[in-house]
Amino acid sequence: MSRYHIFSPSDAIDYARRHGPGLGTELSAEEVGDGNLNQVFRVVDEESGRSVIVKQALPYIRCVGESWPLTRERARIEAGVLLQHGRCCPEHTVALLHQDAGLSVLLLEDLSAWRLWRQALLEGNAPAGAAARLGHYLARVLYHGSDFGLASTAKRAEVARFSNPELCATTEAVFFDDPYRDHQRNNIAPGLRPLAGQLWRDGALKRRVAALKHRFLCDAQALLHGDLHTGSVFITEDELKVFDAEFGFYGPMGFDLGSAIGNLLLNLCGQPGLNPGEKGRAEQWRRLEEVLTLWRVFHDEFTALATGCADPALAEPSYVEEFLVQVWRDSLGYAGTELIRRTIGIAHVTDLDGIDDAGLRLDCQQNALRLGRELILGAETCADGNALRALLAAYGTAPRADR
Ligand code: SR1
Ligand code: MG
Repeated sequence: MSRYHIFSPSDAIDYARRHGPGLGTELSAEEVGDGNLNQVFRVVDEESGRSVIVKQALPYIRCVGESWPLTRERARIEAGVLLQHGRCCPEHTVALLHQDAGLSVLLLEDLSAWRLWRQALLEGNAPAGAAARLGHYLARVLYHGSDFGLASTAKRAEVARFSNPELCATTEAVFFDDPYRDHQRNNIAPGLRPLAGQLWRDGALKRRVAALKHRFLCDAQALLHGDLHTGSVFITEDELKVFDAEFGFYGPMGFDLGSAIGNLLLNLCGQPGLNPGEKGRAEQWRRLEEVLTLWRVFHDEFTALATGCADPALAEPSYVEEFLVQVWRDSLGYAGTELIRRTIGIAHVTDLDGIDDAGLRLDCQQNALRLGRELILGAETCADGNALRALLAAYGTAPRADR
């Protein structure tokens, strides 16, 4: 008989007491989850102040309800991805302390004293080093989880182990399908309907989105995090850790890079509404520099790692560079899909929806849609950081190049 039951706070306490390292008897639990899928408890030892996170997969998508059922398989996937990424890059991966497959529960290190990167970006005080740290994380986990870092037999086994059909199907629907048609899952502000309608009729755009979806469906390049937005990253002034890896699967590297870049650009698009005037323009410059830093660190560290590649063909330096050119293009395309789906799809972000003034909010949302479209259409010809800078400036979504 299944041991699975949906945890109450006292179940979370019992579980943490049995498996949490160094926890005493006086424990309290509060539900802290604000994500879309699971329930999350923070369990605190009132005496020592030690704390842990108890995360449980529910048999449905939490933000939708029981009408969108989901198996609890994602807890196994998340545990596997965290262990694998933790081996490649422990300094930037949240620590998994224990897991129970029957209960679909993970026990995780508690980073709630840290800040979400998204929150720091919204507050305008994100540490300058965060983008470089995420670039380092991506270089290590994507290299070591790919054919560059693994023997092909081992890599093929990993592709099978991390098949994640349900959550991939969720991403396929909410990233690549719904935002390009009038679907009931979409969340579209009335003022955005005309522009959304233009996207739905834009054949050239839909052809590029189809190509990005197709690559997502069949290009098993590396073990991805799968949902690497700025709310999946905890930071301090000089540290960064990635969490929430349940969407992990073998897919195109540009999807993770593009999700992160897309979220930095969503914040950039929101700045005129979040911080009208000079402060917002300065923040926009920071976002642009963060995008370029993230890519540069990823590119340079991946290239350095590839000098140790054991595959005699893939080790060819000119091929590594050719491959990374395609990853850059993919990243821009996926960043564009992230901008669009976070503006008119099911799951929005505070960087846009949190803008108080309705007129400014609509302007920023329209800019995010236009920039998303431009990135998707321009990805194949946007050769480098300078070209991206020019593209952003041309679209009025970024600071002018005259600074
Ligand atoms: C219906 S799931 C919507 C989104 O929540 C998760 O955080 C992922 O970003 C997913 O796309
Ligand atoms: Mg998530």
